[in-house]
Amino acid sequence: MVITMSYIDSIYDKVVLKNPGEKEFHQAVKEVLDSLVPAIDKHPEFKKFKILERIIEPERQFMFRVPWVDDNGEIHVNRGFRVQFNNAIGPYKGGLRFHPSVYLGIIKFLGFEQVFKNSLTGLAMGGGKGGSDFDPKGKSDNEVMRFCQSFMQELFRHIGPDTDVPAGDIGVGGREIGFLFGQYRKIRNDFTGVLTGKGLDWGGSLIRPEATGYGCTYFVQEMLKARGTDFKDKMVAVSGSGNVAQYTVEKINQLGGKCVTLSDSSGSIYDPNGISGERFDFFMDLKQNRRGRIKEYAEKFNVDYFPGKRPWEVKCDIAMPSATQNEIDKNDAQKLVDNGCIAVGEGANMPSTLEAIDIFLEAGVSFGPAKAANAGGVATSGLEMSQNSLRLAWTRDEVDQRLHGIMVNIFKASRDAADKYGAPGNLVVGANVAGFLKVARAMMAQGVI
Ligand code: NDP
Ligand code: 2IT
Repeated sequence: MVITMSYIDSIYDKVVLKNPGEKEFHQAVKEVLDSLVPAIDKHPEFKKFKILERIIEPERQFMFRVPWVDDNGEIHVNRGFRVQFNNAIGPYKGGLRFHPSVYLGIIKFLGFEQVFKNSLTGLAMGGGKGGSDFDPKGKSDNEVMRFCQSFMQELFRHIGPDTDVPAGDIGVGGREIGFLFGQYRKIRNDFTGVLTGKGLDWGGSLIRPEATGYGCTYFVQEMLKARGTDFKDKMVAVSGSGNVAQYTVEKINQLGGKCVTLSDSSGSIYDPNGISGERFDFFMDLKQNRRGRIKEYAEKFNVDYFPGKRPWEVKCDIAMPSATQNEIDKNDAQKLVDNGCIAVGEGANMPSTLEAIDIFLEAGVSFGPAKAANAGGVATSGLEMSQNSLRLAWTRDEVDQRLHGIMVNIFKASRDAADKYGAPGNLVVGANVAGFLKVARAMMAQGVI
């Protein structure tokens, strides 16, 4: 164990040295490596074959210029990225993020996480991620379209239905996927399932829009079941108000829970009445159709709005962070624990800092780490790929049942791996080990490449 730890520490040190300034990537690697100590102890062959040294290095990464013209005729230049991290178990798969904070370190952290997440789904998908520092906020539909077309003008040469299949993430939803798909189809003269999250009339899957939020809620339901309880009458703090948050709230309502918070990058709202019924409908219309700010919800229903604040100070039984990375720091985690929070399901990618995770685990909070809890989105993307290959569309119920089954399996696989590798109840260790083992074995079987 001691030898393995110093070996793992030396790999981490090299990652920091070789990827300077990419702090989110360092953090994601650290979480995984620390979890893998017992697995490397048990499987010395992984060390011999330098699986860790290989798995932390992306197989390929692209950075490209994305020039576009705004509605006033002015030219802008953004930077585009696609990192193809690992395709040992299937084509590269992972979303595209359009947000001004995007740089290589963000895309690499997300791509690295995706490798293990996709493995956990049980489907044949490798890991990749991409995006741009383009900010879709405040842009017209035509500006977004011209940006997407320019982005795809370069990306098209690196992707394909058996090579690399992008999807949505922050700032990339149905509208953007439509523009990207249209441009790909035109350039290639191919109608294939090269992107997921497509519209229902042109190859999309039912339940894909709902999948990440529904899946995360199903995962938390399993964690609650293991504690002998359920969502009924539980108060839930949700952050974010985008795709993941929206369908998290919808599913919690269906399961009898009560969501009391939402947020966006400007602030958060607290509605002790619960965001359901007419209030939920207003929220969905505000965010999906009007692209407005969450402050308008507080104004409409006369509830508290906290400018610039995250929603972790309120009393809640369950927290489901669904906005962005590092949105729960150690102080937030301590507040949640002090307020009686018993479960955390990470809808966002890496929303909790490493210190926050330690606080949750030490306090006995049921903690569902992102790569397990939010895997329902990419899992349903995998189901969209299957339907595209079959040239068939499954019903809503069929996709939802498969999604539910996948989330239950991910919970069980993570719980069992945690037990087996000496960390019972620690789903961070469990998810990392279970996701890693499948990819590591595939890499071993396929030789040194
Ligand atoms: P959306 O763009 O639909 O929504 C993002 C939400 O988070 C918005 O409310 C946004 O507020 C808020 N947000 C984004 N960045 C920040 C920030 N830096 N600080 C505060 N708030 C912020 O994205 P998604 O809902 O799709 O993604 C949310 C999270 O879930 C991300 O971490 C993503 O990686 C993860 N995820 C998404 C999946 C998917 O299928 N879409 C699958 C798995 C994980 P504002 O509008 O003000 O920017
Ligand atoms: O982080 C993620 O898993 C996603 N943004 C979804 C990726 C996908 O390919 O559906």
